[in-house]
Amino acid sequence: VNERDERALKEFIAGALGGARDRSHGLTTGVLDDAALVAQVSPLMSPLVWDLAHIGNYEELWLLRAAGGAAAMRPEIDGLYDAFEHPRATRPSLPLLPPAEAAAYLATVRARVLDSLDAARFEGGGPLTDGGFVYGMVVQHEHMHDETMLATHQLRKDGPALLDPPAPAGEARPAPLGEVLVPAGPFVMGTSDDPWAHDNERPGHLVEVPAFRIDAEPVSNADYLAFMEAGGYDDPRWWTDAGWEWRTSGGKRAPGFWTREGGGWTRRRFGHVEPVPPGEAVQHVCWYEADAYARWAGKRLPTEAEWEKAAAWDPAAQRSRRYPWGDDYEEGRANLGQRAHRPSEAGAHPGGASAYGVRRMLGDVWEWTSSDFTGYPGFRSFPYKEYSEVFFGPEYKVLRGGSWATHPTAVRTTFRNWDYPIRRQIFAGFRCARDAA
Ligand code: AVJ
Ligand code: FE
Repeated sequence: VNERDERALKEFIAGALGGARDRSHGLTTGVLDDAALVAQVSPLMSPLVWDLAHIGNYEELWLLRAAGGAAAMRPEIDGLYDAFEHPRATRPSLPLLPPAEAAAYLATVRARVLDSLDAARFEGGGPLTDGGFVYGMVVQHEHMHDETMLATHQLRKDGPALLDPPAPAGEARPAPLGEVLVPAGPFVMGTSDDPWAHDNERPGHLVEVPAFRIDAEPVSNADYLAFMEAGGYDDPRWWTDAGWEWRTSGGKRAPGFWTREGGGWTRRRFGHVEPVPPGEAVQHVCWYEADAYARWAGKRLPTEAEWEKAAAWDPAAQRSRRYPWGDDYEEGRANLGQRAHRPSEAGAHPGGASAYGVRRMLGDVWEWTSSDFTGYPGFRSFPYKEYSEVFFGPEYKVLRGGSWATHPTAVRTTFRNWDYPIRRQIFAGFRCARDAA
């Protein structure tokens, strides 16, 4: 990095940190009173004030202490905000910093980070700081928790707390495209050189992928309703044993937040009750529902290698793109960054298509894949095992592509998310695939 590039990178980082912080306050201290911030709306989620202080503690830990060599500001609070010491369900009973104290702690940490940014060196200091990696990790971490806090908002039983931005801007909506054929051939999965890539995205490695077809767009509410109306929730043929157990023991008959009303379905979305919009990508479905739908449709979920090849690979250039449309983020090509509080509709964002012509791979909804979360060949945990390595194994399924709630700096074609197959509070949907032969 030459001096000019380094200065530009620091300006980008300062702006990205500021943007993440505005967003965090807009989900917490800016919109809710103290009682709402300390309340727990579901045992699945932390009180919002925990996420808030955890964001600051993570930033202190990695930017001031690990990268900057500073001593702990408040060693007595580290344990409270260690996600592994206290499961989410137990967090309300902890002696958490009250909202005003949490906000003051975040502000103090941030002021010190910005003071030290000027003197930071992004070359020759080791993998933590080279290329600004650890700053990228902290920016992405804050945005991940912002998305988690949006899931908490969605679970609140009270009326709307957030302003509801208009639906994603209307665009030309050509007829549904059906499926796209991705011919057989190797591609480079993951990355060895993306400066903000997490350990689980590394290293880049060649994967041979047989020919397959993949849905050109995510499954819509209308598509999913057809499965429901065909009796999909009543037919064990479509479900795995574990999926059927989930379906019957929980009495599930529709996506999360849907209610049968009169002759149709409504959904609750951030405190608004509204008819289910047929064209939007379906969300709040778990892996078992996605898997059952795919079997009913005569298809299957894509593997994560198929998903990534369809999203990233440019067969003419024989290389992967950071975004489906190219290497640079461009606003308007995907429904990312909480610009709307909902997925977009079928046909939207034609300019976001991948080299193969597959649409809406980034944004709208996280997409369940058939793959278990594991390390790539040559995986090395960095900078800490609890980011991803401790989750490797068959109990977590991989999700790809980010949702409308994911910030553009916190997702790319190589980004991997993971969760339990029963989870529905996340902004997740899916698309289907099948063998080409
Ligand atoms: C990558 C979304 C699974 O939010 O649980 C947050 C990210 N790691 N704090 C999560 C994470 C540490 C993680 N996910
Ligand atoms: Fe975290």
